[in-house]
This record gives sequence, C-alpha cells and structure tokens, in this order.
Amino acid sequence: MNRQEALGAYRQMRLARSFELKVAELYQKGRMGGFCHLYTGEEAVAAGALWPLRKDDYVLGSYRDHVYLLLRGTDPGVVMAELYGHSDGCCKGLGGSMHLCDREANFLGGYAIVAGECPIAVGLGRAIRYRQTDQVVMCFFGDGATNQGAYHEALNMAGLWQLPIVFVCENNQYAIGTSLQRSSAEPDLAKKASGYGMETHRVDGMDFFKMVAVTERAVERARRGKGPSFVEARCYRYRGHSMSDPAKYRSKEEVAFWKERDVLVKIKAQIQHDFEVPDGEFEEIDGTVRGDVERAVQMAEAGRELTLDEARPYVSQAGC
Ligand SMILES: Cc1ncc(C[n+]2csc(CCOP(=O)(O)OP(=O)(O)O)c2C)c(N)n1
Ligand SMILES: [Mg+2]
Repeated sequence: MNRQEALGAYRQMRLARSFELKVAELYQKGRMGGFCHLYTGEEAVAAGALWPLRKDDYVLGSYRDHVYLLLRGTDPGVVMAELYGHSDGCCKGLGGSMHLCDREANFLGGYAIVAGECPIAVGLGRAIRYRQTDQVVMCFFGDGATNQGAYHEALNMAGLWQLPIVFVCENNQYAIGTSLQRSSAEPDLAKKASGYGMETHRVDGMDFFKMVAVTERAVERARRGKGPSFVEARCYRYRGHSMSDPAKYRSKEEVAFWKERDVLVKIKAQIQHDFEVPDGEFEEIDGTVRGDVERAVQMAEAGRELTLDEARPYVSQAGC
C-alpha cells in the first residue's frame, strides 16, 4: 500500500468514526427513531476486509451496518437521510438504521435477524457461479451469529459447493450482554468453522493492515474459484449493543483495555512510521471529514418522509 492509499484508509476510518459519533448525538436528541447499533471501535474490521474488494463484488452485513455503506462509497448524506427516515435515504427512509441497502454500492443489506445474511450470501455465491463471473461475496456477521442454525447451514453449503464467499466474523466477544464464553460450546470460532470445508483465519481485528493481509488472500482465493474462507476478526465495540444498552455487563477496566488499543490511533501511528506523514496532514483529513459529516446532517435535516401515497407502492404488491 502506498502513502496515498494508506491515508485514504485513515480517512475512511475517520469518516466511519466521526459519522457514528454524530449519529449517537443526534439519536440522543431524538432526531431518528427505531433501534440504532454503532460500529465504534470495530472500524478496522470492515475497512480492512473491504479493502481488497472490487466495486462489482457483493457485500452483506448485520444490523450494525452504517459503516459498510460509508466504506463502499455511498454518500454519507444518503446514509444519514435513511437514518432520519427521509425520502432521499438509500431505502427512501423505509429501512432505517438496521436495514440499509444500496444496489449501486452492491451492499445488499443489513439484516436484523442474526445470521440472516449468511444464507443470502450462499444464494449470491450460487448466482455468481451460474453467471460464471469472478465476483466475490463478503458476508459480515457477529460472534453471536455462529450459534444460529442458518449460519451452520450456510457455511456447510458454501463449503460443499466451494462458493466464492468470504465470511468475516466480527468477534467483539459479546452478543448483546452475553459473552462468547457463556454462549459458544467452542469459543475458538475459526476452529468452530473449520469443519465446513474452507480455509479459516484468526486475525487482530483492531489492526487495519493485518485485516487487509488476511482478507486479500481470502478474496483472491474466492476469485480464482478456490472456494470460501472464514475470517475471525477479534475486536471490541466501545459502546453498548445498541443506543439503549448501558452495557453494565462489562467492567470499566475491560473497556479501557480495548480503547487503549484504538484502531484510529493505531493506523495513524503505523502510517506515520511507514511514510513519515506530519500531524498537520492528518488534521487536514480530520477537517474534511468534519465537513462531510456536517453536510450529511444538513441533508438529513432538510429532508422529509415519503407521503403515504408515495410509500404505498413499496409496501403493496398491487401498488394500490
Ligand atoms: C435469530 C435472532 N435471534 C435473536 C435475535 C436478537 N438479537 C439481536 S442482536 C443479538 C446479538 C447478536 O450478537 P452478535 O452476532 O455477536 O453481533 P454484535 O451485535 O455483537 O455485532 C441478538 C441475540 C435476533 N435479532 N435474531
Ligand atoms: Mg458480537
């Protein structure tokens, strides 16, 4: 990765962080409804994993989905408008935080059903095989999803048919308030996936460059018809499960331990070490990102909901 690319990655992760900090503030002010799950702390997982993908590859994820879209290049204003439930959002305001989707970015959905995206990844893998293209599917899900039945069915079929899928498990070590140790008979998630005929990897999900190295290999294998891979990215979410979770099940020391390893501090230090980038250049990037987020808020604030007549065709087959 050259200097410009590395700074581009920093910018992406800074945008993800700043956008979501703003979302938290606006959610608390009541500017958006429904549930809201933030990715704060986990940015290096998606930023690193998505890095080797092409525009025509498919991406799927869970309800913690704002950042995938931002990283795939969807306008932050369009994402924010969707969170507001407004008509210029990526789903015309009918999806909201947990159900983002953008066909142009080939992000085919945030899914609120835990592991719901995994069987859909298998369907997309089959479609790619049928059309004989060299596209790849990247499917993100949490550690909790590995206890769900559909997850095991999906991995089995992906392995059996050697489909071009990269399964990326965001192991933030909790499923709502339940720790991995208390919910999974096999807490080693790479080992748990290894019975399904695919290459498995464990990676430090708090390190962007390590994420890129592992997923680059997995994506290339899938593209060359060598079948699926499973990547367990060890990470941590800084906030509660959703905006309404005070997260009392984790000790202050535990949260502090992970925050000390913050992904943004880390990538900045790595770039400074490799390319001797001065502080001012990072500050400049932070400034442009602040502007992007501000514009996103302005767009969302200026929008409106669909009228009932406008919404009707999307909720009724007959369009009446
Ligand atoms: C099939 C299903 N079961 C239960 C739930 C309720 N639920 C919502 S989020 C969640 C935790 C999932 O944790 P994990 O997969 O680790 O993802 P994370 O929230 O940590 O990113 C649960 C149990 C659900 N949405 N779907
Ligand atoms: Mg989890």
